[in-house]
Amino acid sequence: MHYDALIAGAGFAGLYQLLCLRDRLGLKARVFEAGGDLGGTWYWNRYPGARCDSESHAYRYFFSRELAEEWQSTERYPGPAEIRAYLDHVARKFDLRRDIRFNTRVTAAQFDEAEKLWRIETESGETCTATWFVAAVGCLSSANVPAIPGLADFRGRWYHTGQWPHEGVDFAGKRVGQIGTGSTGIQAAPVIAETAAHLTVFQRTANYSVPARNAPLSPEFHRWAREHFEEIRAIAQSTVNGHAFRIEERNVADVSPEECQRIYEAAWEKGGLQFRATFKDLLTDRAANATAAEFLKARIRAIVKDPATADALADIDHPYSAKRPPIDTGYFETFNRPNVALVNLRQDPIERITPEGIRTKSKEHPLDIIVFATGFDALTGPLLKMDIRGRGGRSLREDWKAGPETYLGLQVPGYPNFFTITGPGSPSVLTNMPVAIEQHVEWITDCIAHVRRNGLATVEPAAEAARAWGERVQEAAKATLLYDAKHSWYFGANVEGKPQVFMPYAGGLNRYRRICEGIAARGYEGFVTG
Ligand code: N01
Repeated sequence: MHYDALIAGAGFAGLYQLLCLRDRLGLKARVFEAGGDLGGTWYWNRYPGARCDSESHAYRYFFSRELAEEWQSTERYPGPAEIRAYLDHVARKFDLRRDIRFNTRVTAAQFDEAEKLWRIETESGETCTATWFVAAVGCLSSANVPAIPGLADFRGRWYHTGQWPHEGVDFAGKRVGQIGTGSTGIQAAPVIAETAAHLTVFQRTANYSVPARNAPLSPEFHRWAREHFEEIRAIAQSTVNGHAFRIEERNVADVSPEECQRIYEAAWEKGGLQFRATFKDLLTDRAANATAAEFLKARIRAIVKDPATADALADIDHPYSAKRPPIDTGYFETFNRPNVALVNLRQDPIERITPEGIRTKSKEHPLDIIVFATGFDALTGPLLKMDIRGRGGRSLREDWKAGPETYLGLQVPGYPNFFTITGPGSPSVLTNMPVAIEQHVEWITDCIAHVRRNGLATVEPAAEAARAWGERVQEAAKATLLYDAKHSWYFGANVEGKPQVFMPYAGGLNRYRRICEGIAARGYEGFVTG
């Protein structure tokens, strides 16, 4: 079978790309999705407490006002089931399902230079060809289970949060060990603790967290969001991170220490990722950042009653927000429960998993269930799971051995007509994803339209353009405190053997959007067409 466009993935990115290529450009487009239904990350991430950290009125598509009018989220932050229901609504409204094949994982794609098309293979051995190949595989879809010795011998059950069983897991009466205290672990622990007999949280790196303060949304809020749709969209599309709140114009040094505390207290009460928006220099100035860090550490100490546990939780080694900042519902309070314990792996590292549980340097922790909240092989992982081969049979796995090289996170030199939605080198994971996704999908659609309109067959970046963009990505990161947290997954530090390169573009989604628009306006500068 030949398609004009083959899209891998049916999350936010794949759905909108299908709509744009099929309905706006009139292409014969098809989506292959590994999962059994729509949703991407929300199809797989069904762990206890899973909820989006972006607010409902911004975690959505903005391309259709009509769509926005039709959909109301029930809570401030949408949960996986509601997000899947939203995507189902989108798919029905635009009749997308008829062009999506589920349970179909793309495993390989090779560019045929003579025919100028992609030869694509699926897990079941099926093949097809496509002129355009778009990877909409997400940034955080390749689960990372660390290679701790002994896992195969564990007699209990174990789960990774990113591959959670759809039927759920019953923790009642069970001794549970949770490894990982990132955004996921911080959401999961309070919910697991509610029903487990005992929960042990194994913490390697202590983390900041701000209360999410989730709540039902009122009819007044829905009315406000409907009436302010254009304004919300304008903010989301013009801020550095794609959220529907502006970052304050002030620096920490512009206000008195007392005023600074009042601002943090108000942001803490309001809850959510907006805490980052209280001052514009929080991510660029160490002294400014330290004021937020100290405020948040003091909150941990005020909440957690056991002083040793509070010390371990507040012993945070990186600037606030230099790693992706979690938001939570009762995370630190969970450690006041009698059935919850914290193990500080910095002092008492894991030696191995045994048939009975987890053995750390000082003792054995008997467990019935281990929950790996250990994150993902981010950004490059989902792409490199596929064996992608470009001109002359060159392999993406080989080409990216020292780290990803892309132009704008959109294309790779030597891989014509292959696009990555929110790929490495784009703002992607530093943003509210649907807003970054819409920008990419629309840019890709325009680029493909440009190639077709001009009677051309292929488009790919010049190697020099990709090299220069790679340097800009590094410079942008170095201008922020994100570059201080070398152990973050933004660098790939969480996956053994992965090259340590800062992957997302940290210059801001707003600036990035202007760069992409400028490049297109100048006749797709840096791209080579054929
Ligand atoms: O993964 P993470 P995540 N031994 O990599 C620890 C998005 N997200 O799934 O920090 C012991 O952040 C690791 O320790 P360390 C969001 O972008 C969004 O939590 O590497 N511990 C860390 O504590 C987020 O950032 C939402 O030292 C090990 C944890 O496991 C991204 O997904 C919700 C270990 C992994 O944290 C990933 O978050 C949730 C080992 N061998 C997530 N290996 C919403 O918006 C790893 N760890 C809803």
